[in-house]
Amino acid sequence: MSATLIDGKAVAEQIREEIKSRVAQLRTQGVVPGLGVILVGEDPASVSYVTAKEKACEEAGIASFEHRLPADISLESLLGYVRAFNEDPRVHGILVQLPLPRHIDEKAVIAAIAPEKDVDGFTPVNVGRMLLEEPCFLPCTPNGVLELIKRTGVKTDGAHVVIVGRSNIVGKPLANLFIRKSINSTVTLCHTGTHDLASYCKRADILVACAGKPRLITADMIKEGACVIDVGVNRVADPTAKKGYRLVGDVDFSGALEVAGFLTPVPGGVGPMTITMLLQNTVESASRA
Ligand code: L34
Repeated sequence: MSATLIDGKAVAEQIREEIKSRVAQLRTQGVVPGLGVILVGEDPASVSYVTAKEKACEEAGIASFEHRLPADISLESLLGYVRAFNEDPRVHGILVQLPLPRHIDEKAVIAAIAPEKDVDGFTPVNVGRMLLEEPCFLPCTPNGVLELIKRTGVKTDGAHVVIVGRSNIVGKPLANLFIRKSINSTVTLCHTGTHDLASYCKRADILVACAGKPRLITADMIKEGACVIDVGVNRVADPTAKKGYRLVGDVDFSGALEVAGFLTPVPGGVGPMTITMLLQNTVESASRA
């Protein structure tokens, strides 16, 4: 058996077309959706994600305003840039790309983002609203995972979902979204403290790998026919590759292909969906304003 690949790039493209026409509509009403972008330092992965986000904005007709700031910036001055975006009426959404340099208090920076512009869904106010199912911005990667599953037609009602990874960005919010009545899955949340990870994974109808560990999930850990969503984007050294590295997920792709029913590739799976959900939230914010 060979799994059906879930083409995240194609699904993302399709949604971006929908977003593009919403933006065109807003523009006729004199509203130009705008995203304020803050990138601190020059981490190559962050630079590439932020560049991809800005390019996607441009293609959709969303304006972007960016600050690329030095890695040794002080917390106070970084907060100044966030506050300026909070007050700028052209900016409907604010993205502070993570991770921030170690000397910066990440929590303080996130908390400074105005909740009504928090299109990443990271502020305490947004996370609380999400938990209580009040109107809010859903975090981009978890929302992208759900949208991908929905558009693929995989049944979530009554499904046993096993999530491997407990980050604030992915694992924690995703577990929470899957248990909503409208999705109705049963969730097991595994992490680095889980004993016998394989025995949990093996029982998953939907398995989401978001631990950031290359090839953590091997074929023997996957139930025959399961839907496997690989959120990991890991750069591993590869001297034969042009860039000196290649991207791998948290799932052993070729092994999983033999057992899973559905599988997302890396690249071209969840990554493009994350970017698309950011555009969606920004347009949503603009249409509220
Ligand atoms: N504030 N920080 C904030 N918001 C986010 O939503 C993120 N995240 C994560 C890291 N920090 C963040 C992202 O944007 C991860 N992430 C992200 C976004 C896009 C892609 C991967 C991670 C992506 O497009 N990946 C491509 C491959 C890109 C490449 O070639 O390097 C893919 O096809 O998977």
